[in-house]
Parts: sequence; C-alpha cells; structure tokens
Amino acid sequence: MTYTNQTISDLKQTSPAQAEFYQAVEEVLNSLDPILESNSKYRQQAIIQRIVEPERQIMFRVPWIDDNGDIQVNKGYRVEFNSALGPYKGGLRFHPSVNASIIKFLGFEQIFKNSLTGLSIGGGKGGANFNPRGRSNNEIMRFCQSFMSELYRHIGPTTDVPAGDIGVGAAEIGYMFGQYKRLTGRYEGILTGKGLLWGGSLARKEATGYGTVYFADNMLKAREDSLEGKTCLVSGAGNVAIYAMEKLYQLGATPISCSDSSGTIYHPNGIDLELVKQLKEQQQASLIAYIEKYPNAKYTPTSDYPSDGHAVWRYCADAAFPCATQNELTKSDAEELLANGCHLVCEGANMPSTQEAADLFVASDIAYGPGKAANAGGVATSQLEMAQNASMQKWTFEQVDQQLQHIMENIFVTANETAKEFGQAGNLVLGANIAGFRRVADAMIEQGVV
Ligand code: NDP
Ligand code: 2IT
Repeated sequence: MTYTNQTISDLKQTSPAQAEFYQAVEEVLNSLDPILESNSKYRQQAIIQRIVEPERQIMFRVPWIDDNGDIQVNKGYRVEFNSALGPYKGGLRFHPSVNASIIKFLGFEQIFKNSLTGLSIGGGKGGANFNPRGRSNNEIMRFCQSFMSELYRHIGPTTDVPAGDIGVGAAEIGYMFGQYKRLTGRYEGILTGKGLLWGGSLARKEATGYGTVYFADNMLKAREDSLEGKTCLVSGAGNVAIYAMEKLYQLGATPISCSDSSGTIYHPNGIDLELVKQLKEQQQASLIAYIEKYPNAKYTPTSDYPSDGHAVWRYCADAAFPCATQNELTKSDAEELLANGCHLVCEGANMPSTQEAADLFVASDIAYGPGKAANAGGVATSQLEMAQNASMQKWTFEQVDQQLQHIMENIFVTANETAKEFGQAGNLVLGANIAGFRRVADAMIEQGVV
C-alpha cells in the first residue's frame, strides 16, 4: 500500500465520514512523493502522520434566541491545525453545510497556503452550521455574540486570529469583535477583516479577489501573454468573486458570468459589477434580479442543471475563475471548459475543482493556479492587518496593495520554481504543495516532537 493510501485508510478509521478532508489530504500527499523520496527525514520524523492531525479541535454549542423568541442551537467549530509557522490563522465559515469534515479540509489547506505566503502564520479554520440567509440583523448579531461567548477563550493576537469566509463578512466580524471586547475588556487584533474605523486594513476586503487575478496575471506573463482582452467566466457573487471581477476589468479583461446558490448569470457584454455589488453587498438579494435590468442576459436556475455539472462552466471563454465553493467544478465541467478553448483556470475559492477536474487541468497544457496558491492574497493581507495592529500603524491602500502584488508574485515564483526543481515544470499543484509542505515540515522538525 502506498503511504497516501495508508494515510487515507488510517484517517477513515480514526476520523470517519470526512470526505472533503480526505480529498484535501489526498491531493496534497499525491504531490509529495518526490520530496519524501529525495529526503528521508520527513518519514523518519513522522511528519505526514503529524501534519494530518490537528493540534487541537474545538467543538461547541451555540445557543441563541430567534426573533420569535424560540431557542435555536447550532454547532460551532475551531480547528487549530498547525502552529509551526505562527499563530493559527484562517477564516470562519457560517453556512448550513458546515461540519467537521469541511472545517478540517479548509484548515488543512490553510496550513500550506499560509506557508506559501512566506509570512509567520500557522493554519486554522472555524465556523458554524448557521444559515444567515433570511435571518434578521438582530438574529445575526445574537448568533455572533453567542458564538464568540465560547470562542473568545481560545483566541488571541499571538495564539489564534480568525477572519471571514463564506457567510462571514464585515458585519459579522464587527459583532464578534464587540463581544470579544466586552468579555475580555481588551481592544486587540484578535480578528482580521475588521471595519476601517476600528483596526481594519485598507484593501483587505479586495485582497482575495485582487490577489487571485494578480496570480493569473503572473501565470500569463510567464507564458508571454496577458489578461488584456480576455473573456472570463467567474462563479460566485460574494466577496471573492466581486473583487476578482473588479480587478479583471481594471486589467482589461471582461467577466461574462457570475453565480450564486440559486443560479447563474451569463452576460456576454460584460457583467454589470455595480449592479452585482448593489444586489449582493447592499440588498443580500438573489442574482435573478439582474435580468430585470438586463433582459438579454441569460439566467439559468441551479435546479435546471444536472448534478454532475454547472451552468457557469458551459460557456466559451478564455479563462475561468471559480470563486464560490468546494467541488463546484466537476470532471464534466472541466472537459467542457477545455473543449471550449479555455486556457487558464485560477481558483479564488478553496478546492473548487474536484480531484478528477484538477487532474484534467494538470494533464492539459493550460495555466492552472490551485486555490492554496491563487487565493492566498486574502490571508496574506490579513497578516498585513495584524502587522498594522501590532505596530499601531495604518497603511494606505496603495501600500497594502503593493505588498499584496509582491506576495502574489512571490507565491507564483516559488510554486513555479519548485515544480521545475522536482522535474514537473508548469505543474503548480505539485509546486505549491511541495513548497508549502517543505517550509512547515522543516519548522516542525526544528521545533522537535511537539
Ligand atoms: P461569500 O459568502 O462572500 O460568497 C460566497 C458566494 O458563493 C456566494 O455568491 C454564494 O451564493 C456562493 N455559494 C456559497 N456556497 C455555495 C454553494 N454550496 N453552492 C453554490 N453557491 C454557493 O464568501 P467568499 O466570497 O468570502 O468565499 C468564496 C470562496 O472563497 C470560498 O471557497 C472561501 O473559502 C474562499 N476564500 C475566501 C477568502 C476570503 O478572504 N473571503 C480567502 C480565500 C478563499 P449565495 O449568495 O446564494 O449565498
Ligand atoms: O480561506 C482563506 O484563506 C480565508 N478565508 C481567509 C483567512 C484569513 O485569515 O484571512
């Protein structure tokens, strides 16, 4: 049995029913053969067995009272996965699908992503199976306060610093920050993605989407190409998708699709980004409202599509930017994209491509930027927010954006050079996984068996 199969088989015994977590582990381990073979210390030090096991997993009850006066109970999570490189860092997701498997897959990815940034941040992730959709502002506030009433004892500016993810934006971060401050009496940088009036960093909101597009730009530059004039399919219509579309327009490309959980908009003239911002950032409305203003744009409800495919990937375009959620791009979607001439896929979301879809992209000669490299701009800018908080400084938008561009270029160069070093030029999945792994694993070894 290969060590990958052995590890997955062991995890299935000790952590049953965690499909997304096994998928993320398998993808990383499949890349590590060359480095494990060329360097025996990683096996001697049992790095694989250690790295797949979180340092600590916190699961807790989140009771709260809804607007009808009824008691609701959700499950809360914080998985503190690896602190070899710094305090645990990673977002909080509020979505009804959240469970231990999803939080562990995200936390595991976060270890390697944070390592790739070159910054001093460990990996963690958390969240709750709370569905903010349809909840009043007061309900969301009460939920966030209850969530923080347990989480506060586990976090701190040098121990664990959560941020946003799906369903957690500036409003939720604000309510959680307020509750932490009330419980502890301390005004400190225990969350990132904070409001600009109270410790947030300029450009953090934009950072993940912008960073993903900077990564794509780097991939294309290395091929003596650019984003100028390219048509782009984007999925999602949340924080990452919106700011990916904004940067695409700034670099001369045209996003022609976006999507949400209920459907997909295809607008070959170019997505009206101001309208999407209005619908999603201000009104929390469905994208179906987009066609009231643009009757010529096409709207496909999610329910109209077969379960093995997604409408958003079925249009002709030069490039694709999955920015919604995990496993939103399947093998049949990947086949369709490749058949339609798409020559760049750059992942703003975490693990948006299924393993089979990712394998197809790697085997083709397109530019393929895996999420843990391409979407690292968000967490990297969170670290810039921590640096500003710790030094009591406030940097300009341009200062932060410059650093973000530099970090994304570095991540591309690191993944690209590492792929070459291990004889697989162009394979950024392998390059990102090995480079991310090597830095964490070496730090773990130097810190002893802890
Ligand atoms: P948001 O909550 O702002 O937006 C998520 C978007 O994806 C929404 O349009 C939502 O639709 C759609 N979506 C979410 N879940 C599903 C689902 N199960 N099926 C279909 N559509 C879905 O989240 P973000 O933009 O912050 O996150 C998007 C992705 O990017 C996630 O994978 C996240 O982990 C990743 N990411 C986020 C970072 C950040 O800084 N925020 C950093 C790095 C990665 P609807 O509007 O209908 O809910
Ligand atoms: O997946 C991610 O990298 C995030 N949701 C951002 C984490 C962070 O700490 O900014």
